Amino acid sequence: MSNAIDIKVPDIGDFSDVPVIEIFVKVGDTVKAEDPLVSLESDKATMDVPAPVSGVVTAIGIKIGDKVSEGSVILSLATGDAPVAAAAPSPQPSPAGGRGSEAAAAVLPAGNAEVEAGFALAYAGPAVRKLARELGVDLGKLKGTGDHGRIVRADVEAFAKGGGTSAAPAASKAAPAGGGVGGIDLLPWPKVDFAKFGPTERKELSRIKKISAANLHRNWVVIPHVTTHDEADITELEPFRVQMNKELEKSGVKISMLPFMMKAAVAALKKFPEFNASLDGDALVLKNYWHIGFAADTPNGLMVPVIRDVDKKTVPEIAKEMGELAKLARDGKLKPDQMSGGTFTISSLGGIGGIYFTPIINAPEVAIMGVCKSYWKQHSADGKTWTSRLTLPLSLSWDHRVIDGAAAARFNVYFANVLADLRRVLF
Ligand code: CAO
Repeated sequence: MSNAIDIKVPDIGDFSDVPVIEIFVKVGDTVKAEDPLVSLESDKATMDVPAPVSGVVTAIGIKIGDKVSEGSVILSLATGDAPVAAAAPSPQPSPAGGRGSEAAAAVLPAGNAEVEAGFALAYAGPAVRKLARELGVDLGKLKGTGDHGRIVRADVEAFAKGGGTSAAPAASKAAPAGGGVGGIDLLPWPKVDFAKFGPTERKELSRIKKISAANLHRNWVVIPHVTTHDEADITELEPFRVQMNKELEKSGVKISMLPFMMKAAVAALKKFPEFNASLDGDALVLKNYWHIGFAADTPNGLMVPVIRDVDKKTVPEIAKEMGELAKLARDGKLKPDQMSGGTFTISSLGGIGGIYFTPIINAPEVAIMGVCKSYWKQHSADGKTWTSRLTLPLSLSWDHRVIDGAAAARFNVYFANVLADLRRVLF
């Protein structure tokens, strides 16, 4: 006997009013249990809602663009079996916008690094990723025809059939924006049998490394980077930091220079708002929140946890949160939302060494501050009398599409002045 059941949106966490971005079935289609029915997209993730049981679609209650929440009826399914619970199984998430994350790592296919990087960056839902894997299609080579460039089933199917309509060059081969100059025609990567020259061993890159490699590569190729170096006089700040650590000894919180730099960054970002922004086509989105990411070195590779609302937190609060996030990063337990939403990043090698470096901007941010180890430097204001000053080397990389050299120099000078005398944040 045939039963008609309503298929509803299952528990999708904290999300509500999530737009339907793709409907995979039509009335009359036969679906198997676990087949994807629709794709929903929040600002954090794309989720496919799978069929809870096999059946025939008898009615569809939603259309693309409709907003749904847990319990919204998606469609009706005629099943040949006894009635079943109408709730669908757990939705299958993937990261929105194809940005690198643990969630992205979970859906990577086994394969070479380039293909895996393509999957990690692709803007596509889980069902489309699965289909691409089944058909052996490299998602990194497709240009989506869905909203905002999302890759839909039809793109994958057309590509697999050899239509080639979706083929897009990988980022490294992309033609320069503006055209006219032609694509970058690079020599193939050198293929060398290293074993001919001596013993070797092969070590696969970690998932995190593959994802961050793809992100770094895109950012390096797409963003016209310039790095401006400067230095901050932290002769006064360092003893204050040491003193505060003594006073806070019992609390268990240890404050390095980094939380102070986070505060200085917020002060500078408030003074120069175009650094706390993202490019969106021809417009700049200026953000009125100050979430600062920090590069963390982990056994699996580089991760960038984000501390939210740094402007509202004290230095010890920032230090405590930073310690917790750095530990989660090292243990491989950072959640995607603990790595998202950043407006500016600080990459500190101060605990290790170096003087200057050229950090790569963490897109879609427009600038990143690199910091190295402080050192004592002879300084003279007049060329006659000399004093030793504790000097912190700063390397600000900025997106030249958004920021000019003069603004970058002013940002650095202000950032350095705030570190030299924190009273400046009051002005
Ligand atoms: N100058 C001098 N000493 C510094 C310093 C600086 N700029 N910054 C930190 N230090 C000192 C600290 O005070 C600490 O000293 P003690 O051991 O005597 O207390 C020591 O160096 C170690 O600091 P830390 O690195 O543990 O702490 P942090 O807050 O500075 O940094 C974290 C935390 C998570 C950012 C850091 O551990 C890390 O992972 N850094 C690497 C980031 C990275 O890889 N960047 C490159 C990205 S591009 O590939």
